[in-house]
Amino acid sequence: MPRARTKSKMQPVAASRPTMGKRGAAQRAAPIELYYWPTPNGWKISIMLEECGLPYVVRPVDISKGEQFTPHFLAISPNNRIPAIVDPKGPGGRPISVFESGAILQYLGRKTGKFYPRGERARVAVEEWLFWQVGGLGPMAGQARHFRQYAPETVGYAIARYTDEVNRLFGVMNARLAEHEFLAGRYSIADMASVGWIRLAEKLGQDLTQFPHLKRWFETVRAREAVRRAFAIRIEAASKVDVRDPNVRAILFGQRAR
Ligand SMILES: N[C@@H](CCC(=O)N[C@@H](CS)C(=O)NCC(=O)O)C(=O)O
Repeated sequence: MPRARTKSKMQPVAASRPTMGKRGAAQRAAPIELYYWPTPNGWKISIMLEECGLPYVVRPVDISKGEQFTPHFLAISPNNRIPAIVDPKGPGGRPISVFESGAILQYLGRKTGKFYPRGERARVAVEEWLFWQVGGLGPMAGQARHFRQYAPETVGYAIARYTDEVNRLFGVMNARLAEHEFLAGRYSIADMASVGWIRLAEKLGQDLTQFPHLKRWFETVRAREAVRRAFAIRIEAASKVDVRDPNVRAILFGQRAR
């Protein structure tokens, strides 16, 4: 199980222990850097890296302390959001950075040829469900969580609107998964993108027992060894964050153009 240390800002704190193939030594020399915080968007990429057996180091970005605004991180992720990666062995053997979880999943899928099929029909199915997640489930669940847990006042209309929308989206997934084992048929980056939000179902005001096919899928995906390893990465500082702390709230909420 990967175990993180939090020594200093943006230092590597954890590395996966992937199964090394013949090229293991060369890969070990140049791990992918994962700019990460343990959130549903961060989990997507740790899952994919674990699934692919790619060596990586976790560089925590403490978003509760504002590390997402450091010039170093903004050069990699101009949207001041995790996750982001730097692949020292990008196209042409030169380093490349990638931000936005969907773009990272696609990049890693193309790089490895895993979980992102090449055939056009299968690829379209993966992309439909990947974009459904990044454009729908993720943002709606994020708003639901904000108004249910973090808003300074209880805004009934906002809670109902986003909780209902997440409920609708869970229903869409449930219907899809009644007909297909995984979102795009076979296990893919689309499943990796969604699983972290389903993990938070209760916090989003959802009861998984009302979505039996989604529940079956969730239990299958979270039981995968790679997914378990990704969810097991501990960032000590993250477990101590108190979202009621005014300093944390000032950083995370009410952000405007800088
Ligand atoms: N569209 C982005 C969303 C990423 C995102 O919202 N990341 C959150 C953590 S889950 C973050 O970095 N928040 C920092 C902040 O709010 O300042 C993606 O899919 O990568």
